[in-house]
Amino acid sequence: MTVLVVDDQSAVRDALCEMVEALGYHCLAACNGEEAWRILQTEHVDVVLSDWQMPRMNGVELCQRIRNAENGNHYTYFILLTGLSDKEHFLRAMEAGADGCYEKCSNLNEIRAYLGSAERLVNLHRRLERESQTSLRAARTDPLTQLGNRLRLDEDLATVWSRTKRYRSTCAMAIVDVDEFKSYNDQFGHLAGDAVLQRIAQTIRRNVRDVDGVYRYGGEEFLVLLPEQALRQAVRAMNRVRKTIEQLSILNTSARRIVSVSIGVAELDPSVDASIDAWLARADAALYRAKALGRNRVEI
Ligand code: GH3
Ligand code: MG
Ligand code: MG
Ligand code: MG
Repeated sequence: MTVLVVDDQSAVRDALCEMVEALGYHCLAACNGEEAWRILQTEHVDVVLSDWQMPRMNGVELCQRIRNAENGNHYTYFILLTGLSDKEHFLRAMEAGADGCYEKCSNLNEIRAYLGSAERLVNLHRRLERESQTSLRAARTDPLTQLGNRLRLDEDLATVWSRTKRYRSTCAMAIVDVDEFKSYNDQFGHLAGDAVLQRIAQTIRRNVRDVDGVYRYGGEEFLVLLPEQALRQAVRAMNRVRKTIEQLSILNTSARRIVSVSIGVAELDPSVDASIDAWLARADAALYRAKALGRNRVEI
């Protein structure tokens, strides 16, 4: 836990810093609110231990400033240590967003108690933050293949769409559909089918660039976003994917064939595509052509 000590009197500041460090916390120091605010812009601070009366920016102003700038991602626990310890000042401090307002002291046990209470909240906040990150990720991940799911795809499509238009760059999309997969399931069962989908997902992921997004689009359909790729490059990449899947040589005896995929590719063209759905529809139409032309092929 990092504690920022703010006081205009260097003797007080040094004594506080010594105690904070003796208690095992990492300590930063500032001589007024303005300097503290500057430090907060670049350093990760969990707790501010601040004097009230200081030149340039006082402790209550600093506290208000921190609270106004908070965005929900990080909470700064704020303790005021002050000579102004009557009830009226205490209320003003709490209204400004302080978590504690105590009389100035140089007693290690008191500082231990104040920082201990701060630490409980900091730890709780960290745990909530970690858990919410984990569940945000889980909500966007397909459990079978560990690829991004529809929710993740919708978010990334919106990002790619606005970025591509703003920077007049390019982006290609590919929809990958497993050929005659119903008959594979019918013969070998759904669990065996799931294992094939996992292998295909892994093969796609390994044969495109790290910056490309791979998603489970539907049951046995995958979608690949290839930023900065023009149509021809994307077709080349997807042919590599198609061939590698063919080389897995997974037998689909009831269909008398090896498991393969058909792929439709479309490059985003802001002058043609009025919406994301229009772009998706062009990739889907290309996929339909790949199916109609005999499957196990890439079409545009
Ligand atoms: P086509 O070559 O025209 O794509 O033929 P197809 O049989 O693959 O296409 P169709 O859309 O008729 O059927 C898709 C099949 O994919 C239906 C279902 O058996 C299978 N499928 C869809 N989702 C899953 C899944 O999550 N697990 C498994 N094992 N099979 C799935
Ligand atoms: Mg002072
Ligand atoms: Mg399908
Ligand atoms: Mg299919």
